[in-house]
Amino acid sequence: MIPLRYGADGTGRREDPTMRAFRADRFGQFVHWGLYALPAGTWKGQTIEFAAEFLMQSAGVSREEWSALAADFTLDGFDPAAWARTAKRMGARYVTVTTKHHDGFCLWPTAHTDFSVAATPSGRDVLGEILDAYRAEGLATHLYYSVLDWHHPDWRCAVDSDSDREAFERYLRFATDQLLELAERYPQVRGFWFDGTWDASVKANGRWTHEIERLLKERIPGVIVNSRLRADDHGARHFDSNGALMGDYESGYERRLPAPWDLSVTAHDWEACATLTQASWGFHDSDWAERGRKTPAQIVEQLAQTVSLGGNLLLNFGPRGDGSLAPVEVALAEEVGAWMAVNGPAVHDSGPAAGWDYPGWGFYTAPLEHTAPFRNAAPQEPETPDEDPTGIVHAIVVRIPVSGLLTLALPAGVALRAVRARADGTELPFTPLDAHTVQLAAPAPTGMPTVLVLETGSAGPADGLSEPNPDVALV
Ligand code: H79
Repeated sequence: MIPLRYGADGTGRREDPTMRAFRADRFGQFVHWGLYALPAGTWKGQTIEFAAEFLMQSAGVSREEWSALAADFTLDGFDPAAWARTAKRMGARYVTVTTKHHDGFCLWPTAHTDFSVAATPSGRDVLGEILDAYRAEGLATHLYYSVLDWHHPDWRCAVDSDSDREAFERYLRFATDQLLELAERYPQVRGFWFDGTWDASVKANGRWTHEIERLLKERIPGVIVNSRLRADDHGARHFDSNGALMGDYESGYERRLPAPWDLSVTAHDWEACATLTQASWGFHDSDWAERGRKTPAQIVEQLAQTVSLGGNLLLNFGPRGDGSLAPVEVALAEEVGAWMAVNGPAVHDSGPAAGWDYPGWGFYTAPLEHTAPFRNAAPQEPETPDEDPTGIVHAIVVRIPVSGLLTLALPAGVALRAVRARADGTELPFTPLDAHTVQLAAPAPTGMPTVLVLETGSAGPADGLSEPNPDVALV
C-alpha cells in the first residue's frame, strides 16, 4: 500500500439510503443545455461534424463572439415541465443537468462570473426552474459541472510557470466558490457529476479534488460524487494509486459499456453515460447527427447490458436553443417509456443475477435483494438464513439465435420452475437438457427486446449431478 493523502476515503460501497436509492434507480436522464444549443453544430454556414458542445473550440470561435450568443438565449420554447414529464414517462428516475460546460456559460445566476443566464434577456434562474420541474415529477436531481473552462482567463491546461500557478490557484478558488454556491442554492440535489478533469493542471491538484468532495459532502450530507472529479497525490484518476475507487461510483464509461461478460465491474458502483446520436451531447441540427441517431431498441439493449453488470445508464438529451425538446428525442423517450411501462421491473431496483452467466442472446437481471453480497461490503447476516432461494430472474432477449432456440445455463443449486413472458404472463414451455441446462423456443421478434420472467427455486439434492469432466459442457 502506497501511503496517500488524497486517495480513496474508504473501501467498499456506500450502503446508506441515498446511495442505495441511486443504485436502485438504474436509469437517469442527462441534459446538456447551454449556448451551444443555439448554433447547434453550424458556425457561419459551416456544419462541423463533431459534438455540438465543442463548437466554440472546433470552429475556432473567439470568447467575444461566443459570449454574444447569450443575447439569443431567449427561452422562447423553454418548458422544463415538459422535459421532466418526458423523462418520467421514459422511466428515468433521476436527472443530471449541465450547470456549466467547457465553454464556461453558467445556467444559474452565479455571483462569480458575468457569463451566466443573468446576462441573457430573461435573467431567469434557468437551472433552478429545471431542478424544480424534475423534483415536481419525483425525479432526483444531480448537477454536472465542468472543471475545464474555455472562458475563464485563469483556467490552465498545464501549469508551467509561476504566473500559471497563480492564475490556476485563482481558478480553483473560483470553481470552489461556484460549487459551494451551487450547494447552497440547490441543497436538495442528490449528486454532483464532474467533467473536464483530465488535464495536467487538475491531475497535479489531487488535493483540491479531495477537498471539493469533502466540502460538498459537508454542505449536503449524503450527496453522491462521481469518480471523474478525483485525482490522487500522484495524478491517478478514478482509481487511486492503490487501486481503490475514489468518489462514490465509477464514471469512466462514456459512450461505451463494459463487455457483457466482464463481471469485474460488479465489484463497485458505476454509471455509464450515453448519447442518443452517435457523438453529440448538445443539440446538433444536422444530417450528420440524424445519421448516427440510435433506435429505441439500441437504447434498451444498452440499458439491459448496463443493469446486468450492476451499473446505471445516464441517457443524454440535448434540448434545442429555444429550450424545447427536439420531437425526435421526445419520440424516442416515448418508445423507451412504452417498453419500460411493461418491463421496468427488469431494470429498476435490479442488478446482476448472481451465478447466471452471460448467455449471448441477451442479459439476465435480478431484483437487487437477490443479488450476491457486494464484494467489498462488510459481511451481513442473512435476514432469514434458511430461506428458500425462490425468486425471479429477468431474461432480456436482444438477439434471437438463427436456431430459434434459447439455451439457459442454470446456476448450481437453482431449478427453473416456470418461464413467463413479462408482457402478458403467458407461460412458455421449456425442455431440460440436463440438471443445469434448459432450452426453449425463442420468443417471436417484436423489434424490441423481449423480457422473460424466470421463476426459480432451489434444486433438490437429487438434481445435483454434474458433468465430471470440466472440459465437457453442454451448450
Ligand atoms: O459533456 C460531454 C462531453 O462534451 C464531455 N463529456 C461528456 C459527458 C467531453 N469532453 N471531452 N470529451 C467528452 C472527450 C474528450 C476527449 C479527450 Fe481526452 C480529452 C481526448 C483528449 C483529451 C480524456 C483525456 C480522454 C482522453 C484523454
